[in-house]
Amino acid sequence: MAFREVYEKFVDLHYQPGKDELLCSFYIEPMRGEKIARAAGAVAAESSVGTWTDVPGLKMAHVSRIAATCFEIDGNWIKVAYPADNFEAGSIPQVYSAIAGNIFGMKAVDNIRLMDVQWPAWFVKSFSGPQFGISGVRKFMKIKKRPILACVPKPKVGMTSQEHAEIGYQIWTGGLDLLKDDENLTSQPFNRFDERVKLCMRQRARAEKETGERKACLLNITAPGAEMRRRAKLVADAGNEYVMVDIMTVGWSALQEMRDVCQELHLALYAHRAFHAAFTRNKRHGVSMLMIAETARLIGVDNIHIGTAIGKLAGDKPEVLSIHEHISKQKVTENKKLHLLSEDWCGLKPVISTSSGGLHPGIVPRIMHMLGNDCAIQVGGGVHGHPGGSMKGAMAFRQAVDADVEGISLAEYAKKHAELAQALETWGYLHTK
Ligand code: CAP
Ligand code: MG
Repeated sequence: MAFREVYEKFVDLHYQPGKDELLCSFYIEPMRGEKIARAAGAVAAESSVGTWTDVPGLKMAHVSRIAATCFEIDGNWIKVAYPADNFEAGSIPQVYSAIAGNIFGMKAVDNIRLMDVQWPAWFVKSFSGPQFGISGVRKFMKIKKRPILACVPKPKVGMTSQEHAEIGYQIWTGGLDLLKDDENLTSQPFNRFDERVKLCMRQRARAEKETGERKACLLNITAPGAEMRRRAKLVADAGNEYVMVDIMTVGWSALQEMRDVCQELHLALYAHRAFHAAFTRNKRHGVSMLMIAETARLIGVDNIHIGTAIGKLAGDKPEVLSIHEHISKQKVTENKKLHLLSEDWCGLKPVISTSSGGLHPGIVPRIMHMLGNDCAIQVGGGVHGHPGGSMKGAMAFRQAVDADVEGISLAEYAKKHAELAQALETWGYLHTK
């Protein structure tokens, strides 16, 4: 067979995928002069059993049985079905090597974006999912109705462990729940991890005593594997409930391992997504953030950053809402407009959608209207940039949330809450850029 025809063997628009097959929705732009069907076939071939030319083995029944098939082409959108035996249960690296691997570099496509996957039940069931989810975190933090509130010290790196822990005291007593490390703070010379844990725990005890509320730290254990494990143990021994991991920079395999470590140590796992935008931001190429968030749900993080739609970082409202839906619902229906597939999460707990990046009290209610109360909201600059300092900034953030839960407008609530009034004078209701 001439090599031009090999790929088209992987397209069958009458094919009906079986229930154990994994389905992918891709956006593709064929290279100049290439037909969409051949480009679609190239994607199905290279991500399953094929290569650029015919090889005798493709005719063997047990090989052709697991060949992927492009079964739908709609403009630049295609759907591909992968028979179950393409994949190893319980392994995210392996599934990514197939459906998000070589195909991104193929000359047959100028651009290709993996939008969504429909994970078959057998694959979903090979993962544990989140340990706690929103109800588990509400329980140990003793937070009934409102969103969970986190705050990251700013400047993001440079302050000493002591300064960091003191900010913790301020934001906790100002009314917030979680003190979060920034993504690029791990254990630098000015703020060593072990020292930070010790000092933060001291300040937490003080803040809990004074407020009567539960407080916790999102301690960034990101490091090479063995050191991450050591840091997680240190956090658990210190009595803290949470660890944070930069899930994209450590990689899927390390995250899967840390999920197990967290189970052994009864730690909740907070996922920071720094690095995701390198491949999620371009709408015509790469992997969608939805894919990343769904993968994080399978593995079992308890929180993940999903964007704000109105803050300083890229990510529009339909994207933020669809991620929220896919990581918090048990069953999700197909969204033809956004080319998203249906899903049944087979009982895996929801992940807590965490909205962060350029937020301040004036726009917090908009996040709550978008995501509801079952979410976490994370604010850095919008707390520490408050003219009265971090504690007043934290109070203003909490007041904005309380006002919304009580159904009172911020302007009205600010009449009796000076900290909120000052925040509104400083930042108004403006979207950040
Ligand atoms: C927020 C933040 C978070 C981003 C991450 C920052 O600080 O700490 O890392 O939200 O982005 O450093 O930018 P600010 P995303 O509140 O001061 O913006 O949530 O999109 O993953
Ligand atoms: Mg940050």
